[in-house]
Amino acid sequence: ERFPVPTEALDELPYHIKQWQKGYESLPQEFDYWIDDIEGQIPAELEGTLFRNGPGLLDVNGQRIHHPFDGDGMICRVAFSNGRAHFCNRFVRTQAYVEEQAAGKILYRGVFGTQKPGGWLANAFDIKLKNIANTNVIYWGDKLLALWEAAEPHQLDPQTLETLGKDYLDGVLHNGDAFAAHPRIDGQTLVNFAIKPGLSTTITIYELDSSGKVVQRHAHSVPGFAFIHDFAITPNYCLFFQNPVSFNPLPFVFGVRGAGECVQFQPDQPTKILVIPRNPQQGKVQILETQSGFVFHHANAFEQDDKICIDSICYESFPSVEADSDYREVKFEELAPGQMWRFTLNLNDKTVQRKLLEGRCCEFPSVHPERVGRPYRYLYIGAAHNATGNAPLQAILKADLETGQRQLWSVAPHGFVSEPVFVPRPSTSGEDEGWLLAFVYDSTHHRSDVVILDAGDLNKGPVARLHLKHHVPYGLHGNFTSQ
Ligand code: 3ON
Ligand code: FE
Repeated sequence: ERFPVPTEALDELPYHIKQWQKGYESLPQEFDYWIDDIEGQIPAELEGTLFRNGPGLLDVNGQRIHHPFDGDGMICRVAFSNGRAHFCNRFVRTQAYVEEQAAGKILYRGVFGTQKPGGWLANAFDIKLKNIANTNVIYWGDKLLALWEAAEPHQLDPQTLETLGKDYLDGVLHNGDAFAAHPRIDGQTLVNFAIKPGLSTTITIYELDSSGKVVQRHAHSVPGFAFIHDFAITPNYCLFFQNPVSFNPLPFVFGVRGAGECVQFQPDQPTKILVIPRNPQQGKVQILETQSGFVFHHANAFEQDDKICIDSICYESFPSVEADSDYREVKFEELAPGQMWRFTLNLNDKTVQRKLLEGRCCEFPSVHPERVGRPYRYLYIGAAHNATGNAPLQAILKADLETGQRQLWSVAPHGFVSEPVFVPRPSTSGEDEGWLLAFVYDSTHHRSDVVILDAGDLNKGPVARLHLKHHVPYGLHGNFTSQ
């Protein structure tokens, strides 16, 4: 199907906000069961485990948190073996989760505006960060790690999902050090970074071998404050977007706003693209500039001739969190959608060209793991049902970047999707030979499905739809491991 036209009139929304909102109900219970309610068939060759992270609680004993990014991390595990699937979810027992659950109330301020009860006086001068371990989870070097970008990882038991404690990468990290939530895997190597923002920002790059040992570590300082959530890699470079934002910590320090609410977008400033060689012997940071915009996520990057291409989901502005607003009342239509752009960097003359790859509102990109950092053809991404406008993610889009063809599998009007994770079919090499695994919130039944799509052809509809016994709140990121 070529550039499908929207199936509904543009003035008629493909979702009901009340139904969307129900996906942000807390899931305080922890489950452990075989999934028996299945439509279709789980492919026999699909063997391995999907781990996912995201906010499981949107309130603490009835006290609402201000933003989903402040929600306590909850891990979901879906283990596939012999054509069956087992589900398990558990909260990461961070120190703050344990204390707040015992107290039955909010004891910590969140980065995105959650305050302790009692007004600004109760919050002023409390500048601790609550490490909520809610953004990503990855199995690497025999460890299962829950990640949150502003603090240390938490290690979990992959069998029981029991929290084993903070992980310091065998002493490489120190107390309070950050380790980002967006590692990239290049063959047998995991590459990740840490941001220490300030008047100037320090970016530390870590490379871990397959046993989890840190084999490369180098730090770089760049001028100005930086809020960097994700990065991209190629065989030779790490690439960061330093979005044009400023940071005024005073409202945070004086107890009226969360730190993340003190980030202000600067539409008149350019975005800086930081290019850092993976081998520290190959030189220092190079800084290129492009138009203003805000990027959370990158889909992929690759080197081509003497250029570097980086594909990123770009917003016109930082979707800033308002102190007095309710995130569930968001007016989607009034915000600019995230769209996929290709930035082509020329390191010789330090110029950047950009081109729109996909205008449909989209988020949560995924590519074949062997194509990470390399030229690639297929991009899989959560997308809006309609081709234009900003809206919740209700579809999974497959984009063929070579021919321009698109396939869209939509669950509108009652369904809402999360990040699709691409899993290659064992012993195949085709870039779209495999499956897409995604959690889909079904608002009619107030439950979530784990959906398995054939990445080769989304138009076939799901290969299997695994009905869970409950809903799973909209999540963030996860990874599949064939172990
Ligand atoms: O004070 C500074 C500013 C700041 C914002 C420094 C800092 C390091 C403490 C900081 C913290 C940043 C953090 C903790 C960011 C966490 C982000 C997070 C948990 C999630 C980001 C998600 C991004 C997207 C695009 C999610 C999209 C979701 C949907 C489309 C809906 O389902
Ligand atoms: Fe992310």
